Amino acid sequence: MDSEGVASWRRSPGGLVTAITPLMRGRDGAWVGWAGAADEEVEPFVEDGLALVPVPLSGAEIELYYEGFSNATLWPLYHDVVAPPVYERAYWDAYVKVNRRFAEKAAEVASEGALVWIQDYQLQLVPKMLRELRPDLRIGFFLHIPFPPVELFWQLPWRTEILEGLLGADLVGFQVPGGAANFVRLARRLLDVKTQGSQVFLDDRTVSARAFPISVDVEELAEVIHRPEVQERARQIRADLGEPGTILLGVDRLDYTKGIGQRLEAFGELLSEGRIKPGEAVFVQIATPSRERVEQYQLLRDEIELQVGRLNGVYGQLGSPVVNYMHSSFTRDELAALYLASDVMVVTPLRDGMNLVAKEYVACREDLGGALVLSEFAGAAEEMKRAFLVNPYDIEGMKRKIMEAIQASPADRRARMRIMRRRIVEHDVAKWAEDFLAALRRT
Ligand code: GDG
Repeated sequence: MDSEGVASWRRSPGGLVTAITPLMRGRDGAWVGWAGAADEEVEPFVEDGLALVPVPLSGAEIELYYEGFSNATLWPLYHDVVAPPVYERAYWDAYVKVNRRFAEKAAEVASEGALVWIQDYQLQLVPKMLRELRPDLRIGFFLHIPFPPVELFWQLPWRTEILEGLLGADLVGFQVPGGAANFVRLARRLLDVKTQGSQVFLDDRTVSARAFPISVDVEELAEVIHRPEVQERARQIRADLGEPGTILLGVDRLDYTKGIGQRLEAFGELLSEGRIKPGEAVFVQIATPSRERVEQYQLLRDEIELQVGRLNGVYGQLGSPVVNYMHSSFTRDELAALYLASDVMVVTPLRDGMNLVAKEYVACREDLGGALVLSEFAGAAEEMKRAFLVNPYDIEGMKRKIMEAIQASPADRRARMRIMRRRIVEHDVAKWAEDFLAALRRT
């Protein structure tokens, strides 16, 4: 909505929209989703060849369904309970209600025998609800976050409903094979159904559970980094930081799963032990604001900002802090310039479905420069074994790996980057979407 009250639409940034839009345009698809503001009733419309079908959410539903069940219950539970999940019956009731609304909308707009692809943990009941309304459809579901081990999932008071919701799909996709295996095992344990490999056998049909690791739009990123102003911006960033020997970079939503505190702790200890000298290395941490009304996120922000303030108070000098911390969002161009400017990219989640930042970094480093420090607990680690892999719970180990990454020879960095790039270039986000849809068609 602009200052004159005229509504307009902005395409949200990110790989998912980029990957799926061309596939959908080509096949007369419709995109059913929340319009992005509370209490907004918008009629379906066509934008750039794609039919958009908005589903409204009230202010109370945003609180109970989105901030509540999605982000205070499911998000921490699915990420190894790194924060305590909140089990609240009012959250659940809102989740059921909103999932039903999405299912009804999809049932209304899908043509006979259409493929329907449901995205992510906010909509896990939709597959079953939609199948009941429209048995003619072929239904796929993709989970962008980890699927937890049975022992953790078991905590969920509504575990049976969620599992049955997902089993309404013909194909359930996960980021890594471990997630698919957890799901199949859960089906066996909770519902006592027969399974074999990636198949779950229900009375009347079979559900497949398989890994489809998501990726980034390599071509789009190449276009960005080839632009002279982006390259100039990268040089400018290095100059603005005082041409330090090493720039370390973190880019994350400010989220407790991302291990931001752990990486700052490791960096602080390296400074205190004199293994890194202030002035020689600078840490740039972008923390994009996220879920700011959820209490755990407010607590985390205070913790991180205390940590940054302490490090700069102790090791910073006039005009040159050791940590450049920014709690704001940036354009894609600015992020790409930061990737190009940095020497060591530090990605240390405690648990992460995939982690696209790690893949974007590798996609952007056509120059084969830069080193990637990557958590073993990110899905991306399964495809990028040549990163400097770390266990973010092991601060000593992380310190060692960060030093190895800083000190790695250019030849070593190039060799690692070349192998990682090959994987990402061959498995980009378009391939991810095509693979999933091809598998769904085969079900
Ligand atoms: C979930 C799963 C999975 C970040 N700050 C800005 C910005 N970003 C972009 C990054 C990247 C994306 O947001 C973040 O993606 P991640 O994968 O790193 O993490 P989640 O947000 O937690 O994503 C994750 C993903 O879904 C996809 O399946 O990989 O495991 O948790 O693209 O570049 N983009 C812009 N400004 C910012 O300030 N423009």
